[in-house]
Amino acid sequence: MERKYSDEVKPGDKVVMKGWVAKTRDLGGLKFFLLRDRQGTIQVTAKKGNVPDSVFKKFSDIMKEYCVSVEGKVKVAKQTSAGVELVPSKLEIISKSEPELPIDVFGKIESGKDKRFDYRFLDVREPEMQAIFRIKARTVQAIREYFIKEGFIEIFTPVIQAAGAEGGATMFPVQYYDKKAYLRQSPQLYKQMMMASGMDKVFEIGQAFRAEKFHTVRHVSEFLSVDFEQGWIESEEDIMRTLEGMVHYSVSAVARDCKKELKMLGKRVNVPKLPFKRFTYDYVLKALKKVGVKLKWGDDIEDAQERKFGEIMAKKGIEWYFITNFPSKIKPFYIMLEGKSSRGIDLDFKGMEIASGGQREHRHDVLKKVMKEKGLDPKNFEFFLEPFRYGIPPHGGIGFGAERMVEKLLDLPDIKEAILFPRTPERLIP
Ligand code: AMO
Repeated sequence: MERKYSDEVKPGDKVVMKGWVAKTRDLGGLKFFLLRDRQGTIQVTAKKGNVPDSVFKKFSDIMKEYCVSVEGKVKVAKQTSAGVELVPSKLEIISKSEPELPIDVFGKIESGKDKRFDYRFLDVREPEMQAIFRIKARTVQAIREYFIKEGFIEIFTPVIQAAGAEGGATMFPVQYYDKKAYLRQSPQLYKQMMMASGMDKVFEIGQAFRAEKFHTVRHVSEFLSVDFEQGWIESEEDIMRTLEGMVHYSVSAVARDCKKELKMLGKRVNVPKLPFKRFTYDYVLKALKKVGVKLKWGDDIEDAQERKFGEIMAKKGIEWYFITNFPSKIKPFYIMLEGKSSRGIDLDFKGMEIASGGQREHRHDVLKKVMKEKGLDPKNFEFFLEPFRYGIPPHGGIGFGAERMVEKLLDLPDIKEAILFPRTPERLIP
């Protein structure tokens, strides 16, 4: 017999249903339990004389969080929230649970974050927690769909690398045979090298690693990075168009396809209007000054200042916006610099940086010069510099933090809530 989920059954169906026991109730001649599967719950009801004796007896053995398989007939049950119940003809205990759960998943006692992450497999039994990860899955899936639709080719570049592009302080070293290697901070160097390959437009979705010592609600040691790189561009404007299209497409997909999950979480997502507003770095500085936040020209915009600018934007009803023309001195060597200012851009959402990138420097001599000016030894990046000697078009791209997007989209209190098994300086297990 075919297995059915709780949201698929209708009165009259003969089905097998499998799941966890959410609640039990014993009224003597009438016994119930609530069966929970990934789609919801259904009441399983046994009345003495109406079900086989062996099944009725087995009801007394059933305890919370046991895994069970029930074969039976679906009947109308007006008194239940689903409007149907399952009357069993067969009942099998598949796997038992110890009576005391280490965290009170469905009860009233709220467990601390750390304890929940220690027992994530139990934590995710709660439908609201599953809703977050279904929304995350849909977000990433939609991003992939968007790039494919736009003619981007998916690439898979090495996670074990000899050099990092985002600064030595946040690199995780690994022993690579008799050499020292690092976990990638970003696919930066590889996606750029692909621009010399003729593949034109590429994207990659994969884990990136940062040895970030600080404890914030937006930093983790391992995150899901969405990267794209696009050749033959006129300016960073082309990159912003691709990126805002990607955001619009994925937020629309979540709003359309995750209604049940959003309702469960009590959230509404706003599909942003295109194009997104573009604000120069200078504009941001002036706006912050007006509310008493002073920044020197050339300073990076830190978390607190980003949030403050987000509040100014929120008052205007703006959630997503670009910040452009960042000072050259705070941008990495691969961004195209134009004197004091650069072609680097950030994308912010509700006061948090979600993506960063821009137009790249594709002129070999200039790139080498900038590297030296920024204190890097071009010798350590020879493999990266080679493609710039044999024909490479103007190009650009971004790195986009998928979990930061989910965090902000669902107003989660911490990025870690959007990661099944978060990695932080303290968390390596599970
Ligand atoms: P950047 O270092 O700004 O740029 O990272 C890009 C985006 O990745 C996310 N992110 C993080 N998310 C969670 N925890 C972290 N520790 C973390 N670090 C970064 C953020 C951020 O905006 N190579 C460039 C991108 C490019 O130019 O294409 C880069 O990695 O959302």
